[in-house]
Amino acid sequence: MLSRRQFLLAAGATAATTLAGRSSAFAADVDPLLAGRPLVRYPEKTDLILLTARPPQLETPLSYFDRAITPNDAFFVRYHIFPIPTSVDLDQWRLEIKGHVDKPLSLSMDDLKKFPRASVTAVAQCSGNSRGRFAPRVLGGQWGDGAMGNAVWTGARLQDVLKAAGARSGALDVTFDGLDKPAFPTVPDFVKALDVQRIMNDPDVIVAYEMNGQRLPMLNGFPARLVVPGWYATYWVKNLSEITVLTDRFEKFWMKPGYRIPDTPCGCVEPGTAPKSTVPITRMTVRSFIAAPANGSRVAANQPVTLKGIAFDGGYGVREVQISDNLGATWSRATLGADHGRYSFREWSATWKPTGTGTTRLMVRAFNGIGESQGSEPLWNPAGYLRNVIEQITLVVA
Ligand SMILES: Nc1nc2c(c(=O)[nH]1)N[C@H]1C(S)=C(S)[C@@H](COP(=O)(O)O)O[C@H]1N2
Ligand SMILES: [Mo]
Repeated sequence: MLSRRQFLLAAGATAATTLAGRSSAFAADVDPLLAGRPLVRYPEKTDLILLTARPPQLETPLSYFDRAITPNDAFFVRYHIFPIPTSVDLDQWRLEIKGHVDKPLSLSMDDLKKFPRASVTAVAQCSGNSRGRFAPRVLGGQWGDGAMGNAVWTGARLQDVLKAAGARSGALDVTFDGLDKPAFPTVPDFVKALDVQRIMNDPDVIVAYEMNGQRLPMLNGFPARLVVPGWYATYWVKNLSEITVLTDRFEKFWMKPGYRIPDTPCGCVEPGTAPKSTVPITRMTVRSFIAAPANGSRVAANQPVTLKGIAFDGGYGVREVQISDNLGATWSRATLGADHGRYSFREWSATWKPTGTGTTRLMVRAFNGIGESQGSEPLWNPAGYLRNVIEQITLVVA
């Protein structure tokens, strides 16, 4: 394991070289939002697009979203506070389960692995993914579209762990805390909460110690992280160390005022206005992307082009993906790839034959299991969450 200093050195050192050598690897030339953002390489990671270094916030280049599973080394990274843990000694690490329980537990990794193994393929997406595209502009990290990824997560079911600790009657919320601790007492520790009933009714909520069949990268939560399929990744607490069962509702900073959406059916308000009341963000909206060819690419007229991308939603599963090359006047159905379950990216492909030359806009939309889709106008809220709109790329037909 790297020391913190080595870790930071490794992180900083490649920024200049990769920027010079590989700037063509991302779409800065056609996506103004990414312009000027260097590619950086952190430990256990490949080149990712830098948003901030302290704390590390790194996004995945769109080219990785031509397939269902996002490789561990290309998976995005988001932390709220700095410093972050850069190594964990498994001999020392324990997962504490405490609070309103009959039998407080202090689990080693071996103990955790004794619970029945459970796997789920699920999308982790930051609530603020694509925030940089909000108009009017909103405060917060100006993410492009790369604060998302999909992996096979394996670990212990959270309900099994809570049963082993014997959550007592009267339990209401359960909180999750990781090893990252703020350097100043004025900065609130990153702690998230879930309703105990939600956990007990959902066997897919897991404490994951594997990601795509390997141990988690440090930056994605080694040695264990919470996985809450269908819900935004703000709940997916990384470098997990403490689970506390409470008899009341937990409403500290990252639950309130943080991570809340307007209490309206769309989670949106009139652009530029403030919501009357808010609720915690939970389930993800329907999204779809064209990853190949890359936005801005040149293609030959009258030659078939294979379009590829992914679509996902908050747990109903993707039923259909459609493409339009005439600004949405007509749509044609894409071919769906393998079904990895209702929480996963669904790969899709389509053959498209450009006619005529010049710039062509291609749009993509998806429908989930209950018929939800995206509209042509983006929904707006002041935190820049829940981006849900028909996405598009432009290709130059020559
Ligand atoms: N310990 C810890 N866990 C955390 C966070 C954090 O700041 N600290 N951020 C959350 C948020 S908002 C997101 S989007 C995801 C990002 O997960 P990733 O870095 O593995 O992509 O981690 C979540 N878990
Ligand atoms: Mo996030």
